[in-house]
Amino acid sequence: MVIAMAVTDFTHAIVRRPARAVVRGLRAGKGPDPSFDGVKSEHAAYCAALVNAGLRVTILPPDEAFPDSIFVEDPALVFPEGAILLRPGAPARAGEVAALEPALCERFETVLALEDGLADGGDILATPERVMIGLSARTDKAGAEALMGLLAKLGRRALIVETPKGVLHFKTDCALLDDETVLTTRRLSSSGVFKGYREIIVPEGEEAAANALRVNKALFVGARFRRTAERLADAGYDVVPLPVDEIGRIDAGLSCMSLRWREAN
Ligand code: CIR
Repeated sequence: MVIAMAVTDFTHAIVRRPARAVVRGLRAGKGPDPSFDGVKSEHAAYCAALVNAGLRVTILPPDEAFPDSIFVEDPALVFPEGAILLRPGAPARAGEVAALEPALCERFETVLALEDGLADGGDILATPERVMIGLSARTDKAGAEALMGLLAKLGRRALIVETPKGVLHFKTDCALLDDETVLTTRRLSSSGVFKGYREIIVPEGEEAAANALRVNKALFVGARFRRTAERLADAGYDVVPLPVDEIGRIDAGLSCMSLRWREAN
């Protein structure tokens, strides 16, 4: 019997513990720094939730050279077929790629590297049919086109789409809930990018809740987004609320803190 796997089914994840430098993480606004202890405890809860969801989690040590290195989703992409090293759009984050490379080379036979332009993993949404690449202030056209070529080498089709202006990453505003359903914001939905999908729109005022994360049966949702959590629970999802107050101060959400993939055995 062949059991079809969903794109939200994972067996493994890589995370990186926060460095003390995380308090200087990049942010678009002028808000206060997060507290190191607060980020540490949010990260610990996140790792525990990944383990509870059935994943084997590799925890990399803190990297003080890079304040945002806890957000391992941005410097690379991982698929069952291989990994891709990216070229992050923020100059301060460029060195995170080389720091992550050894861990990926240990785990993947195929590791490709983006050679042109800029692209952040936060702009990439893998759906069953294709990989969406959102253009943003971090991902440019040259990076998106070069990435399309690398994805083709892994046997994946890609589509270049737009991220709403002023939004950090494409996935800041969306998450795949299952093979047919996305959680998204009104502003991203109105671009028509999710035509053909069932869409659940986050309530007004809870836009940051759209950076949720489905991992196997669990759906991680920021604990402070009560109305979104209720809507998702009513829709039948197994909601796992996780604290995101501190990482939210540096523009991050729940997809950013891990790289996730499914291994055949
Ligand atoms: C940054 O601005 O790069 C970090 N402070 C936040 C990165 C969040 N990552 C993500 O959405 N994939």
